[in-house]
Amino acid sequence: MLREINFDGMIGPSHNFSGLSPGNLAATHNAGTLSHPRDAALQGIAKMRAALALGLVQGILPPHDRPNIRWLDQLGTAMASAGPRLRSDALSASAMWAANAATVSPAPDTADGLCHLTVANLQTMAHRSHEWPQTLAQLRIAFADSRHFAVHGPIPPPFGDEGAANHMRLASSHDAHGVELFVYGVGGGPYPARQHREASEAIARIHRLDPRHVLFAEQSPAAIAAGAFHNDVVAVANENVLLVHEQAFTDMDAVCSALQERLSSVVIEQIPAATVSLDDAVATYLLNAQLVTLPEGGMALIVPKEAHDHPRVAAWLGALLAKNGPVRRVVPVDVRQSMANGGGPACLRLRVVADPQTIDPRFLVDPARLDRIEALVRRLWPVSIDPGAIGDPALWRDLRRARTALLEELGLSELDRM
Ligand code: SUG
Repeated sequence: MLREINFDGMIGPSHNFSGLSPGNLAATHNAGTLSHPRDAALQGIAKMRAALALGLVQGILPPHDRPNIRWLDQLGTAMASAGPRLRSDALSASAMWAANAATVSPAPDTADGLCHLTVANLQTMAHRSHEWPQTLAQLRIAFADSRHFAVHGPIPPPFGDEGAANHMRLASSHDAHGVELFVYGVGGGPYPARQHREASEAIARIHRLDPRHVLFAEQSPAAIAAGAFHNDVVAVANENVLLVHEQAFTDMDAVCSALQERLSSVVIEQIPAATVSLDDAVATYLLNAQLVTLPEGGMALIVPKEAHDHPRVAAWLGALLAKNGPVRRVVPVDVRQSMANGGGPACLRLRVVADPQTIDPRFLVDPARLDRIEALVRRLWPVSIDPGAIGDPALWRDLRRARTALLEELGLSELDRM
């Protein structure tokens, strides 16, 4: 049976605040401060437990090998000799934000009936541009069953692709034919536009989507300028429901009517700027929420604690529940460490609609497995990392030891050599 599976990027031991992403206001603001990788990973695990408690299927994508010495080698350097910026780039734990791992088109949408996944090239930011080879290695193992999946390599440069963070799928139910909405940015503002229309168009072709059920929408320059460097900071969709800030797209009316034409059951909740400003939406990551279908019917919105604790945002959430519409529950989660780098609950997960039986079980978790992962994190993840200590070879050794132990625990030691 087709289900939605959320694959969370596990927060790696090298989690730190280096301020590597211009346009990501939280990350820039926290640059140079002390990070807490152990707490960060425990927060991520607690979020996965919350999803399991809701009756959802939960997957995991392990952290990457850091520092990435193969990447530095391609650049003709090594950790000991690289400058501070390249060192931080090589050490980043940014693969935790699995919404940027790939774009996924489930089987009901594609001409060949396969679920297609294209790994994101993430070429706009140096520290993220070297994620894709290890992500691709993981996807090729997790989704190796070619009777059900087609896994594609990255879109070639110069076309920037940041994966599912700029892609939404609307359908009457997960297993029905859906409309896929690709959101791209146009350069010229204060911050880079990370998703290029050309990349989105290429993915729609590669995934063999029916052009009549594909939409391309421009992200509003105001949203990018306000810190919505990915569309998933200002919009979230699940099945027939779209929650979206009214300033998310350049032409909101056109997007709404195109969706209504293609999916008559669509429910669009626009958040007026007068109720929640773009700045408040970005600061609280209200819409960087996971909107999920509950097994008992209805939907839950898994929001960051920051949104739940903000008076105006909480009032909007209360009004949403009071409508007795599809969203029945609001579930706050504490992912503060990831949030401080600009990654909320939705950033931390990649959604795949598929039959869980067709996926390599080493990438799926249950509470007992999370217990074992948690014990390992408590033992091996650093308590804190000062960005000033990133040049310490003892830290590099500890990071690799921690990841190797995790891969062993997951039965995925083959990834240690990739
Ligand atoms: O790409 N932060 C990530 C956050 C990604 C959030 N993902 C989604 N919205 N889907 C980024 O900007 C900060 C790392 C640092 O500065 O150390 C960082 O890469």
